[in-house]
Amino acid sequence: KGLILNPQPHQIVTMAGKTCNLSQGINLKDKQDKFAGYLDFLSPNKKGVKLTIDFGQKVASKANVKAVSGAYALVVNEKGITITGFDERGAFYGIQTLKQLVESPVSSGSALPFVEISDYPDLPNRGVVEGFYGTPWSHEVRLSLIDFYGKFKMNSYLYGPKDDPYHSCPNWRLPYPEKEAQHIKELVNACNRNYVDFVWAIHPGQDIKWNEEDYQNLINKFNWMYDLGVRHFAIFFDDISGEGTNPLKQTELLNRLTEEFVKVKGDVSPLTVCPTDYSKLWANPTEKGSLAIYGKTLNPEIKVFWTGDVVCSDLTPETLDFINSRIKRPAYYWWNYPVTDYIRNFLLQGPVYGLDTSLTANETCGIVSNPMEHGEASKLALYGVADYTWNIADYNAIDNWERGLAELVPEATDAYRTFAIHSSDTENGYRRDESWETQTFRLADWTDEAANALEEEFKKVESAPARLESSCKNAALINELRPWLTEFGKLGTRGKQAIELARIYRSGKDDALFWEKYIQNIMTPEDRRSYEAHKSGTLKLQPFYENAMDDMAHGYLKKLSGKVPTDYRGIGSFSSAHTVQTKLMFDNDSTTFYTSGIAQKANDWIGVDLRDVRDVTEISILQGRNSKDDVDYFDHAIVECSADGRTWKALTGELDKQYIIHWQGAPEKARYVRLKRLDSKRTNYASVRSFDVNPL
Ligand code: LOG
Repeated sequence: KGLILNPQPHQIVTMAGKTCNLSQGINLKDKQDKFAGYLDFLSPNKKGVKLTIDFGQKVASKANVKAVSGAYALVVNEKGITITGFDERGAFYGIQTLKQLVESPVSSGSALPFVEISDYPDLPNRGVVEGFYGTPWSHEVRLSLIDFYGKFKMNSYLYGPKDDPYHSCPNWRLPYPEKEAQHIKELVNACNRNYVDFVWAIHPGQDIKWNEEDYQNLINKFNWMYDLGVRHFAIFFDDISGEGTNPLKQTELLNRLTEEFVKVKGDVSPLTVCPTDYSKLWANPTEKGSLAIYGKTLNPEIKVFWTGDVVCSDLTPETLDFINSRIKRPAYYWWNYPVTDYIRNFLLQGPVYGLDTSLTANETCGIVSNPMEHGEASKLALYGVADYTWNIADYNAIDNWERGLAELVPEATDAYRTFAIHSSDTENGYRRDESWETQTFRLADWTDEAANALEEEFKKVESAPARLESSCKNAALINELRPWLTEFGKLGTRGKQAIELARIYRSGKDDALFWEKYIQNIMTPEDRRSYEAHKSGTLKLQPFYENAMDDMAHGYLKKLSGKVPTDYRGIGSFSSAHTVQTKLMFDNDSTTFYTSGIAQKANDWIGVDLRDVRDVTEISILQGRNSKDDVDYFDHAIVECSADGRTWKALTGELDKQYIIHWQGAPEKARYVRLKRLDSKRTNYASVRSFDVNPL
């Protein structure tokens, strides 16, 4: 309908055909004299349309505005425009919605449709935690993001970049130097302007002493921050070891700060804490565990973070059940998406999904996203988080993503979309769908139709960087994307050329030309290094290229030599077993490894396609990532082989907790060899450092 609003309002009724003409400007009745500075998208005129803005419980209840902070009503009719907020923040949100309406295509400049909007946030806390490792955001990026939060009705910005030395060890005890202090003041002001709570977090756990001196150090630091304007505070005890992890000491500290700092100041809001056990992965679930201790001892007003079943995980009712029943309050969800500090060579541009759409504020008091160190490129994901946290039941990840792309790069949405759709997955972290509109294939399954369609897509990939560079007006975004765009364009070219090459190969007519072009399309070690540093297309595009090139080389060599070359290929039940990662099992380098990137389950397997039925006499497998003590391996497994890939024969008995597997025996006729998981409680990733069959 051309009516684009984000987050989507809870209730919106439009009156077809009727519009309010804004071309003469607006006559502002700002009842509490707060918002004149927020209306630069309209022109003031005493004779224009009347715009009334007011807020407060009394007017709100008359206008049927829900009694929660941020709720508002916006009415456009023959009498003009009326915005009624439950509170000041609500009125501000009403203005944001009005602005989006005015800028929406449906208003075509000045003809605002008659509308009645009744709206409120589902969750009281919505926003961002700058909580990643790596280069903290620049001041400019932070300011730009704070405006973005306000625009899309997010109300919380937790400041906690791991690599800010004054947030963490060693300098948490010291005041910020003058320049940094000035920046904090400016961030607080920008947040106030956008009705965002600036929550300053401290990360003292690695070297805190549970004594009076360090308590005073903390109070001093909080007081300095208070003097810079900070009114919301958090303490993070994540990723620490030693004395600081003691949950009783942690809750004791928070309770004491609540009494002696928060309550004494009077204008400071309740504290937020990230416990050391912030994920189910290592939290002790029992009555004696730290979470139960939090539940029993921590002041009930204090909000407690939780990242879910693992560090980066989906938000589900089950994980909230687990945490809430222990901490005795609705958890504050710290969503480790789109953070890339554990995979810095990726940029996550996919849809925001994995957040259950049946949840309410009874189960979670809010959600903050932990983004990438690339702040501008994180906006696409934050556009989704803003929508979800405001209106959970109506959230649709793909719709939101399409709107987000258009909002962020209106000048070259299509090119941005092409980059984004192929730049979504993590390869071996928090797995995300990618390239879902693209069908790739192995050369054996070639059809002209499939090849032509894929070729078209590779051409779009190839041209996306130039289209974005020439049209996108957000220079800061382009600067962040550029290293990835460069590699993305090259990926487009080599994918396109692989298809052109396959046509020559398939015709079988001109071997000399085929080989000449083949050589030109091989990635040099230098190409591989730069692709590795800024990856995209890892789920489908690059694997297509790799497989096509390997298959052609294999076929060509077979044609020349008359026998099947011994190039082994990885196979298996994990989606990552179809990617180029499996090559790391055959590269004679036991420090590199294939990893499933997702939890293992019953009947999972990893194996090798020998490309032909051969006499298998010896098999050596090194499991785990780096050492024999890694947890990601099949602790109960069996080695099997097969000639046809359907019927399998066991070569070993059950292998109990064996990282290193070796089998030797009388020749077995087999094309496929695999390591299969048997019954186990394990839900770790599965990783293999090397998988040798008939080693030399
Ligand atoms: C850190 C966080 C980091 C994230 C992703 C929390 C609570 N803490 O495993 O700073 O950005 O993982 O790597 C974390 O998530 N720990």
